[in-house]
Amino acid sequence: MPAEPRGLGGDEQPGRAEAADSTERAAAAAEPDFVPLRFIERPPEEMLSRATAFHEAMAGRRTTRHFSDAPVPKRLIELAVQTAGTAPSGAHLQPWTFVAVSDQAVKRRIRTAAEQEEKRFYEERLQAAWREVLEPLGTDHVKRHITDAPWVVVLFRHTRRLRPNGEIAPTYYSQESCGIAAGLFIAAIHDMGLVTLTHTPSPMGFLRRILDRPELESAMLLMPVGHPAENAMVPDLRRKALSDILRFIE
Ligand code: IYR
Repeated sequence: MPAEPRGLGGDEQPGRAEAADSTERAAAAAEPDFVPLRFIERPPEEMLSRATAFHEAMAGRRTTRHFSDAPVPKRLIELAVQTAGTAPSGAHLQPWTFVAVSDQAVKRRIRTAAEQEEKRFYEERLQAAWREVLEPLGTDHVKRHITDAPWVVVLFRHTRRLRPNGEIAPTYYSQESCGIAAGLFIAAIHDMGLVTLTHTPSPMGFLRRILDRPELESAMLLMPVGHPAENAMVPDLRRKALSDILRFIE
């Protein structure tokens, strides 16, 4: 039987009555609009099978540096960004702008600037402690993926914002918010059958200039998106076991 969205004729959530008083007062103070939560209550077996299937799908995700130049429809990029835009964010400010580039000349400019910065990083700034964990991944200053992949998506984090009165104000938890949005973007790209790479040129001020973004935004991640090259390779990595990343307190 298909489950009914909660709040549309379903049972009240336990504990709601007690919470109502203070919730109502807080709501009245800020005068927000509230609507019933649309939520699909699923049977336990379905929850388990969906959770298993999602984990299996995500466990198959890999980051590769080897992209094919096969085209990817713009609609798929739109859908991945729409999915990213469902992320929760501090004060619901949605402090992100995604810039998707397929223009080969612009990708070329980005690659040249990124490689300039990265050359300095690998030759001058990379300290031993960092080098020892980076070397096994086989990265270097050559960033072919930027020009090979049909799309390069750059995530800009809004570090500050314009208030309705014209003043500049902070954003809140924008790193966390954009990190979550990036995660959803990566999951969406994997789920639709494409690959991406989280590239963090450092420093990346050049991206704001090349992509003509305002001062209030700061580039955070550059993600080439496309099909993998036919002979794409990935490092032979193992993920930590569940017992190494999860502690229960029961
Ligand atoms: N930003 C550089 C270096 C780099 C750093 C880490 I930590 C990586 O996991 C991978 C690369 C680059 O993109 O090459």
